Amino acid sequence: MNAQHSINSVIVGLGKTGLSVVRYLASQNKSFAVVDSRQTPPNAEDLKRDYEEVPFHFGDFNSSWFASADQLVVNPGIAVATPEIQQAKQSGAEIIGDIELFSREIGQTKPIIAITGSNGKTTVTLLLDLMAKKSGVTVATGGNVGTPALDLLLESDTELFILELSSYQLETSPSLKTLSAVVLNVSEDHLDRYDNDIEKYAQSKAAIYKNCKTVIANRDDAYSMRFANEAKGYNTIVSFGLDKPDAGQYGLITVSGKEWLAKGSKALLAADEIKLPGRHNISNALAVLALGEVAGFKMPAMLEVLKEFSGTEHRTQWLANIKDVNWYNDSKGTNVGATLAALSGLPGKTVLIAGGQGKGADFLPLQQAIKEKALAVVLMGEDAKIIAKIITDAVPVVFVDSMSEAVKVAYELSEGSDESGQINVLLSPACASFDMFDNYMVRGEVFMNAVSSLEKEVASD
Ligand code: UMA
Ligand code: ADP
Repeated sequence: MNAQHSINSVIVGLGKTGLSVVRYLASQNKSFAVVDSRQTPPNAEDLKRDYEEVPFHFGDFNSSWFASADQLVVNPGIAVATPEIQQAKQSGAEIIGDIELFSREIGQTKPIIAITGSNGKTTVTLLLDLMAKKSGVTVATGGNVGTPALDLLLESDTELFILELSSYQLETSPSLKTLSAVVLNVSEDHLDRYDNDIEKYAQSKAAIYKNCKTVIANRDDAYSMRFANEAKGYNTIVSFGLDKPDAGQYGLITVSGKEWLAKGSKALLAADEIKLPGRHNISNALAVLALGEVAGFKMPAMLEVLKEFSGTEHRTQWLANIKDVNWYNDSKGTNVGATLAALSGLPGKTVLIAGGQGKGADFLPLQQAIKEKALAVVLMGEDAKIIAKIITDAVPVVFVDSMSEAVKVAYELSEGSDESGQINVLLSPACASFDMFDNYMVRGEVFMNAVSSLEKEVASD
């Protein structure tokens, strides 16, 4: 089919996002085509069945369609720096993403809260969603967390949108206007998409503050604070952090020897009442309270959610207590920042299971925490040896070939410990999973199954 003169938009990538863009542009009666460099992209059958008339090209990027398009709507999984996309840009095509279409559609007709950061996005997004519901707000939540933003438009009675946004999505959404937004933190991740330059990666996140009324920033994160201060056009900055807050800011105070979450000097909730484990989740909780307050949620409802929400799978998820050892699944710990937070945030000493594909990351930031908190480290996967290099001699390292072996070895190492205080076994790989598993979820499930078998074995002994 010759689509040269009839196509306004080319949708690049037919993943979840691409399909949502297809639905949206079709509902707007726009002419568009779909291109995916994969031979058989995920939603090819849906497209052929439901949108028979839409031209598509699979197997590579179709340069002639790109050259004649007014607009490329690029999926977040595809780098804008891809030569074919850059060429289309030079030929005059506008390069945008799904969040840009969403932002243009919503404008400022309905409030949007946007969340980004290297770690904690999903946890914060889900907490905020629960708090909205408990406060009686009709909310639509999506973005990087799962439901593509454009699919959220299908519900007409939405009062508030909550969007989890990745750096990829923020690169291509200049019209995003938010009631409130947060950069939770920035640590090394996805550097393959950013010329191995953390500053470039961080800058893509800074875009979230561009058209934001109340900027929420993390006092414990230099990037977050810098970007907040550099942002223009906001009304207020509200900060959060694990130190004592100034008036109007969120932080921690001590009341009768106990740590409390607080706004200014007003104590809100004892830190040990938050169900999610780890110091990083106290930070997440403070961020959520700041965002929720801007959205007008009810404080008692928000605090109730913090007391109830036990988290989502694979994120410092408590699994079991086997012979006085706590087992945690943090398979979503796919970068150094997440593993650092999990290891340093858990009380007591920990046998750490890590390794996989390191994505070229520098593991050195883990060195001190391993020295202070790890009883031993069990390593597996492609980059196990690279991680081992940063571990000092004082901490035993064991290499294993499978998750079941990792669990067995970690059990033996934790059982033999004569430490007093809490003992944990933590799977937090600091790496992607693709060398041994389909994804981090499968890795986490394999771990959970192995822990569950161990629990039964120990119980029957
Ligand atoms: N791909 C190609 N050629 C193409 C299109 C895609 O090779 O023409 C490959 C790329 O390797 C790409 C992968 O397919 O990375 C997935 O791309 P996709 O277009 O199929 O992705 P979607 O299904 O649309 O999912 C995307 C987000 N994926 C990425 O950003 C990589 C999902 O985030 C998001 O939930 C979804 O949109 C809805 O908004 C996932 C993710 O891993 C969970 N995000 C990263 C993260 O959280 O660290 C940023
Ligand atoms: P994201 O959506 O940004 O990937 P998640 O909430 O899914 O964030 O958590 C991903 C990983 O990051 C998990 O291992 C989790 O324990 C860890 N994590 C969550 N919040 C933080 C935080 N504030 N700082 C560092 N690590 C965190």
